[in-house]
Amino acid sequence: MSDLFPTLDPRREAMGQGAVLLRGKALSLEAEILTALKNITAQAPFRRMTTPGGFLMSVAMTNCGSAGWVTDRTGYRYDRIDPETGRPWPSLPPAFLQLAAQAAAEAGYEDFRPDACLINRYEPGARLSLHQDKNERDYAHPIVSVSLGLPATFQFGGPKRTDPVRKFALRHGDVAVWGGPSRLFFHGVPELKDGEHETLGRMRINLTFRGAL
Ligand code: MD6
Ligand code: FE
Repeated sequence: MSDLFPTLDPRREAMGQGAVLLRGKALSLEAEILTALKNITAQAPFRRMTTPGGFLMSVAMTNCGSAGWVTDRTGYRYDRIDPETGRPWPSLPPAFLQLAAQAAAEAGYEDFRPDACLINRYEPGARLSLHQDKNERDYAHPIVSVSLGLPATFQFGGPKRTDPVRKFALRHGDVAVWGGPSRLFFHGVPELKDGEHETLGRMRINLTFRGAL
């Protein structure tokens, strides 16, 4: 879709060059997404992973797709096998693929077919410090990021860790699409505030779709 009159569409917010926030975009697929999520986490449970520096992450993670993002003392990588179960990750459900492709197209990235989806679970107090997403092979693919449950603040910086950050509220159903010139910008999520979401309770779930392989 063209973006001639961005201020006239409150559902669409520019975050930066190549980065757009589609407010409420996931809501029409909410039921399918939550059902698929239960299925995935029954097969590949959430777990807190250890960074190469030896820190236990406060965000619990799992994955679906041909490959999953993992971290341990040896480093960050994509792995076709879930190290916890020894099995391949659950496949990407149709509702996930549909949402990711539609959101990417709406943001100007046609034909996005993700092969990996990292699923993050934040409980109150959990945070993700400023980082770049740079373990993917081809930065030409955008990232599609879906927020569910409790609201969070998203910090969106620049190409250097020390660049100033802008802050965006991410709420249940919001989808951020991010690529092109800002694909490698630093970003993070400060401590999740406590609260109770009507469908997800005391947590926030974030799905990030990537072309990883
Ligand atoms: C989160 N998201 O929203 C963490 N990365 O919980 C990310 O780290 C992220 O939302 C790249 C692109 C979009 C994202
Ligand atoms: Fe990220």
